[in-house]
Amino acid sequence: MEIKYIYLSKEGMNQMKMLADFDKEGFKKEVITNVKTLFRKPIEEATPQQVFQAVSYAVKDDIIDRWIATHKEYEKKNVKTVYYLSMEFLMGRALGNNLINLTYYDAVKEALDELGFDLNFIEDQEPDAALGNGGLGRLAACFLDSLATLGYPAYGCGIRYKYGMFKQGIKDGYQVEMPDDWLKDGNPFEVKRSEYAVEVKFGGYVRVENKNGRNYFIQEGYQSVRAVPYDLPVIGYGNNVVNTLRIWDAEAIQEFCLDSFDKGEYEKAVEQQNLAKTIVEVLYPNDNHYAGKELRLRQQYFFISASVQRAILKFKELNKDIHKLPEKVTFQMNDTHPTVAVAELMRILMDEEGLEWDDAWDITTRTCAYTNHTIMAEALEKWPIELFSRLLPRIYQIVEEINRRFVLKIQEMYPGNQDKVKNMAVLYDGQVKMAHLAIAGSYSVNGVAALHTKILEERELKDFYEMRPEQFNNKTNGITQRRFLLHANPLLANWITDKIGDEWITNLSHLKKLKVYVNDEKCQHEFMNIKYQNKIRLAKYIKEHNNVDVDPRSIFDVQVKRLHEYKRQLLNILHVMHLYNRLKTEPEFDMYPRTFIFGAKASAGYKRAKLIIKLINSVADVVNNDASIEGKIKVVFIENYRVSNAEIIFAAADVSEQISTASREASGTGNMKFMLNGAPTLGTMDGANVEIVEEVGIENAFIFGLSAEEVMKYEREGGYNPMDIYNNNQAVRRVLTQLIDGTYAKDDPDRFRDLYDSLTKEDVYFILKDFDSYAEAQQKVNEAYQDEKGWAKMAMLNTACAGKFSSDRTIEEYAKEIWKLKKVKVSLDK
Ligand code: B1N
Repeated sequence: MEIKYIYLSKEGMNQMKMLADFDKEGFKKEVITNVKTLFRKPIEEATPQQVFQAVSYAVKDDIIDRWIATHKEYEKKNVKTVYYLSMEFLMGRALGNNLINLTYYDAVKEALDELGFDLNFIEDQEPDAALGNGGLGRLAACFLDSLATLGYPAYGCGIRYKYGMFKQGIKDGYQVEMPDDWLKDGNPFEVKRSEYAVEVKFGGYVRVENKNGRNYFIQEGYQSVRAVPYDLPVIGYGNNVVNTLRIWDAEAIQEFCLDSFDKGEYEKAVEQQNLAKTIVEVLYPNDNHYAGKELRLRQQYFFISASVQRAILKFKELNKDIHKLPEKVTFQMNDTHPTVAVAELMRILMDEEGLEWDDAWDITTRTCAYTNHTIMAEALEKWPIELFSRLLPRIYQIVEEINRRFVLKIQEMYPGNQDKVKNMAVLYDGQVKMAHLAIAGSYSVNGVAALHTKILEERELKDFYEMRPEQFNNKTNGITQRRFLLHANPLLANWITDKIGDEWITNLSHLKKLKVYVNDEKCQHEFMNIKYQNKIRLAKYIKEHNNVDVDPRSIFDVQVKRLHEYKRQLLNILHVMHLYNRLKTEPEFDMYPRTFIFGAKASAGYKRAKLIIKLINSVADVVNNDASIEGKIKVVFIENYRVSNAEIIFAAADVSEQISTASREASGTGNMKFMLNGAPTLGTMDGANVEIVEEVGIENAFIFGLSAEEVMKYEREGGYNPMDIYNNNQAVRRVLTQLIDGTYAKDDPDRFRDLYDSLTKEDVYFILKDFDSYAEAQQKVNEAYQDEKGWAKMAMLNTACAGKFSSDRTIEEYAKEIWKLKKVKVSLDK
């Protein structure tokens, strides 16, 4: 296929036009041939899934040349490369996004039309690649998109989980989990690279051998697996760059030897087979929570050892002197999950490259960098030494030595100050503290929003900050506008391009040019009409999936994100109960019709989170079926919230609920996706909300609640007494009572007692404390929405001011300030 296209705007249509001939006929033929060779049937008989496969293989053909050209260019220039090490990559679907970034979307849509297929429908056949839980994994995916679009040399390194994030069903109002067998039909975009397989060793013991006065450390009696990489293309927008997401599968080293009569050998083979199979079996479904499972540590070392080994081998292909490693490679650690990289790199440099400690440490600490994503105490990774040293005996020795030297340094700086050692040591209390290892081994430590970084520096990591302030920096998160606007919201994307041209696709700051239109009534009308069309699309989805009728003229008030107490979905639903009470008992109370939309997965073992899901669905049952309130309130819980339906949801939202307890949400990224799609934030001054308000102006958001400072002050002073509020606030007391009087649990009035207890005893997330302030902000939303022009202006300003929140901006900052990368241009006609 010929491959030169540019994006042109024509009569308001964000149309792709071909410079040279798009070989539409060739593409169609290829799809037909693919169906035939893959499935042995004519296209008329193919299932939609089979057509999806055939189309994807045809698209892959167009990717491959660019992929090869990109890597040729990288090698020729011997460029510095970032390895983004992450346990999670929440990629979502690939086909639509690949077409968008190839700038082929409209051309392929047309070709498929002519074959009698609807591209949207074909896209829907693809399972989400859900190799992540929530924000952290989706951030990694957005970063890959931006890296490729900006032309930065990068690898994503992760695990090819056989089962990704579980599929959520709702049965009788409760969450049920089903396995996500995402690979069952095969993944058309991946390429298995057996030639790059490496061995990863677990367990055993370390034998020391002295040769010529030098100690050599040899791991013996270990079990091992073969790590086999699968590469997925990551396509830059319209620039021919194709980077790689490399995810590792595990295979047994020793093949079954069925003709062997040696029982010992046979059992060993079975053991290795099982070890390999279990390591990559499933993604741990915990968000912001550390479970401390041995298998999780195995997963971590497995993909880190494989990725670091491979990176060093690749480096050595082009470079002679291992001391130059920091000039050519950065390992960016996505939270502490990949932190064994510090010790694994030390191991390779010393045991395999023969360097001395000081030399190896100097290289390591100029190669590794660490991003912190949370201050939630329950998310801190602290491995018991017993487990860590048993599973990774050589790595543990190295960690011990890192710790010994680090403690010496602390004592040198703060003589006699035991508290400093206690607070900062890598090994303490029988545990390996992964955050401390990450900081000790990195040249950069960053938070993910201004407020979050400030809290790290002033509180969470204060001692480390004081010791080495220049190591700390902020990189406010971002999102890719290619997926979350261009692909997710084509109506708005086309409208924007019509108004200001299409540069926003690769430079989101251009959106500010929309500001001149915010008072223009015709534009307001167009903008709100697009929102309305998107609401109809979502209403249809809800009807199909929930069998609930929602009115697209009502306010779509949306909270979609992982279910966690600190995110306070409970505050939202308690407020819905309160509004319902008012409608039922205050004849003079009126409100603009509102549809409260929730979407959230709870970790399978998180009981209280699951109970909150049940509460939301129970409130929905009562409220949605009460004709007396004339449909003023509808409550919808969207099943199986994930990247693909998120795209539909963000585009349709009027109000963005970002209501975490201030100080708890490191950044949030959903908040940015709503803003980009023209939904004002109803939120606390937490995470990146602070910066959103800075950009859009506080008058274009609905801000409420305690500040982070206030929350932290209460916490220092031992919390607050929720009973004070219970005793003095009738509205609160009423909804709390309804949690235990059977209003929403006729068959079992005690069902929600745990929620009642959590709120009245401690209320560690300040839900009751913030209730009034939240209700007030909600009342303001109710009024503001009825001022049609005012609302349209506010919505448009949110889109217009979203420029800062592109992950392109974030990645430019990482590339310039931390990674020191250079951009590469790839052309195909060489
Ligand atoms: O990372 C996102 C932020 O926008 C969110 O505010 C933050 O909550 C999220 C352990 C996590 N922090 N920590 C995790 C995920 C899985 C796990 O096993 C912790 N996720 C976040 C991107 O910066």
